[in-house]
Amino acid sequence: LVTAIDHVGIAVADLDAAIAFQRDTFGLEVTHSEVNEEQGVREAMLRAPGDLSGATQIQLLAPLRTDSAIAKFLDRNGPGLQQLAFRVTDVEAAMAALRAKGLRLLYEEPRRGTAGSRINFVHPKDAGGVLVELVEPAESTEDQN
Ligand code: V0V
Repeated sequence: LVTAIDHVGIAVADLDAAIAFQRDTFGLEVTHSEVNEEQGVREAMLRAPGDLSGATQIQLLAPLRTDSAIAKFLDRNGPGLQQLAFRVTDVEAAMAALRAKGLRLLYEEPRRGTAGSRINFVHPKDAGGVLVELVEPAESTEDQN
């Protein structure tokens, strides 16, 4: 079902400060950033320099609005790990397979994720307390930027 660990998402209050921290502390570099109005986030993807294209990335997620999922997460938990994203080749097929196992998906239909990807989420209560995202990249898995 899962072809790779696509990214791990971290909720942050200040995106620019978090990017600077990851760069200056761990040497990670930004590969992509965007605003996703529907999800209520300003986000950036980072990876270790020299990582092959397609390697697992870190996604920094800052809230755009006070009623967004990330704002609620920050209010409740403070900054920290918010999600684990699995890459799949066919998000509808993955959704059907997980529904058949009794897991709840958050959306009826896939929504738009980073860089034109198609995404859905498994409810954290059905995945061991982890918010699991399913992500079907827009093009090949070789280049999602
Ligand atoms: C909430 N809970 C979590 C959690 N958020 N558990 C693990 N990880 C998280 N991130 C727990 C919460 O503590 C409750 O446990 C329980 O789930 C249900 O909480 P709730 O109050 O009913 O629900 P909310 O309002 O906290 O919302 C949780 C969900 C929400 C997951 C439904 O965050 C959501 O819709 N997330 C999907 C969208 C999202 O995260 N967007 C931002 C990333 P107790 O207290 O009952 O035990 S956008 C993105 O990733 C993009 C664009 C991309 O990757 O491409």
